[in-house]
Amino acid sequence: MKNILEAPFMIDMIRTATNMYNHGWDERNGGNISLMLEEAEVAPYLDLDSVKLKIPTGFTAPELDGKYFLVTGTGKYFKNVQYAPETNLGIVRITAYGELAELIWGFNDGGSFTSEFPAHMMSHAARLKVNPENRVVMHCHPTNLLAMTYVHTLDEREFTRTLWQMCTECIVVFPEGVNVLPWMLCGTNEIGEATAEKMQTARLVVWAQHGIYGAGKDLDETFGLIETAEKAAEIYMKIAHLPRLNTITDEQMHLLEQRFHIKAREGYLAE
Ligand code: 2HA
Ligand code: ZN
Repeated sequence: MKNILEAPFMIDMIRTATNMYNHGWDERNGGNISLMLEEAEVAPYLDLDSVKLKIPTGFTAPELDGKYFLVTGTGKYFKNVQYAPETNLGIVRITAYGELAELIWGFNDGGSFTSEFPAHMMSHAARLKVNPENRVVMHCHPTNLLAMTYVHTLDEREFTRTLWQMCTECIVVFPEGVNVLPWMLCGTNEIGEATAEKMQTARLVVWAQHGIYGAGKDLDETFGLIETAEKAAEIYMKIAHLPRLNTITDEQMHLLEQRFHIKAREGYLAE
């Protein structure tokens, strides 16, 4: 059996959690990540017949039956992941049409997966329908995006347009824009269902006065999406109270569409 702490997906996960903490996006136990793994990826490292614990999920997600997830633990600190991955992370297999999560590895202190497991699993199911290559769902509390939800309208088109206007590359990185949920109680199936619904049309979903969800094909891509949106929000928070003399115009954004072969969300730019 190979050492799971040397698995590429484990190294990638530890580096990403550490990097997110270092960006100030995951104070205390803030944030959570789930990375979908194929059985063939996990098999060289673990005895897949040895189930440590069976945990009811409290929801149904038949699309995820038999899938494996490397996921951060509830109450665990991103800051500590690199020092004790086997306590702060776990690998679960989803069975019984999504109703059961079988713990195969990790959460060594008797812990469990993130309180946001419903939002993660429902978002995976939603994104897989749009893009079968989706593997990652990531949640965190980036300072400027959060700040922006206090002072900017939560209208999705307006919120997206503001972010696009803040750096030239934004529209290229997330041409579908960002979707926005109003404040809702976190950790519930309701916010999970609402997030998954928003994930059908965008890989970024802002939770007003809380944080953001990102989805992507790997940890780097997902991190980069959030990083780009957060950079734009930072610029917005620096300039929002100042007279704006210049901006990126819709005409210029159409040039970016042509140059980078992307298409902005329908109806978000003037013709
Ligand atoms: O688990 O970020 O939304 C910490 C959170 C919950
Ligand atoms: Zn949160």
